[in-house]
Amino acid sequence: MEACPEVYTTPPVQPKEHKPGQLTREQVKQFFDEGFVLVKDFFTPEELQPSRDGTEELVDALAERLYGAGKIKNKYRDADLFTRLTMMEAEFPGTCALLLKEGKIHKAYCDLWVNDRLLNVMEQLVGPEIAGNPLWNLRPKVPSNDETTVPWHQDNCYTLPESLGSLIPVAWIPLLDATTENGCMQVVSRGHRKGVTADHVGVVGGTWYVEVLEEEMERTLGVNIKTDVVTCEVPYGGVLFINNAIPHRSLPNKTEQIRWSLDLRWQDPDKPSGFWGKRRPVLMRTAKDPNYKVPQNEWDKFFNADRGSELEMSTGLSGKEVDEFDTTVHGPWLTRWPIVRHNRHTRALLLQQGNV
Ligand SMILES: O=C(O)CCC(=O)C(=O)O
Repeated sequence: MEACPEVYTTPPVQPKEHKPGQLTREQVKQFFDEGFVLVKDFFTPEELQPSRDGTEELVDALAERLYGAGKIKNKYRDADLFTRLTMMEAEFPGTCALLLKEGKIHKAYCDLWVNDRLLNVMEQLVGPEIAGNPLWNLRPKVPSNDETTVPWHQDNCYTLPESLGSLIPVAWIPLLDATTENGCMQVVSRGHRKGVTADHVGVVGGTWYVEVLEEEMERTLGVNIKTDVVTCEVPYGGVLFINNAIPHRSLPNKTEQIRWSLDLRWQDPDKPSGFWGKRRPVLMRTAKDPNYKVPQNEWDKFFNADRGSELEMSTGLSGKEVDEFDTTVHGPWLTRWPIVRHNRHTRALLLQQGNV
């Protein structure tokens, strides 16, 4: 696809009405000029508590499943949200991958996704018609685990090439203070301005992630790694807004606590979502109906999602028996970029494709 700098650097017509949560004019300008904006006090702790509680429920359900299947001998019920999954991961390596792979959304995350103040910001970034982009993640970054450290990438590298033509803002929302020590995000300021996706290669360490090398970013995106990298520490209650063309990564977690975060995305419903699976963008706000609410059957598609099989269907691997405790993660992004280093995730993909 041709370069689309204007998609990422041109704000839509700004709403005339003043609404709660809206970014200031300078913040909107920063989002389009530099590719990111950090709002340190967007939510109150009470507003994020349901997402913490919901995450505890998801971890509890996974503990029950693993215990029931004899994969773990202890449910670690006394441990809190910031330590329990680490213990489960130690006993059954790949537990974090299972949680990510399940892709089961909690109602609390849906409520956050349609939070009025977040949608007011999205109106400033994508315009009055707003849909939720089907790609979202709950990320448990357990301490000292390289599977949860995400290398430099542009989000467009994980989607169909056509998503380059759509602005897909991301709200990255930590469920505790995200710091340099526990693995906050870094962005390469202005790396979005050319509106291109640089070449990525896979995979990094023990992950299923592809990366864009620093030399490639400097060559193709015109950035200077020495001066343009910004470390974004986000306090609990804060939100980091980025776009789908800006290079970013997360740092390793060197603390004892799990760094939980959610990444939620939105877009203009008439633009391509770039999502490889079957799910379509979900309309969340429309100027045609000020009282519009997402119908329950739309949410049900997310509640019933099984991301593992969705990904396999999109790589043409459907119909194979799926092991619900298979901790390998692979998907169509691994077929888009050259794989220069293999590990158990890529080998599992090759095996399924009959290439070994
Ligand atoms: O949360 C992280 O560690 C990485 C998040 C990320 O890369 C993303 O949201 O695209």
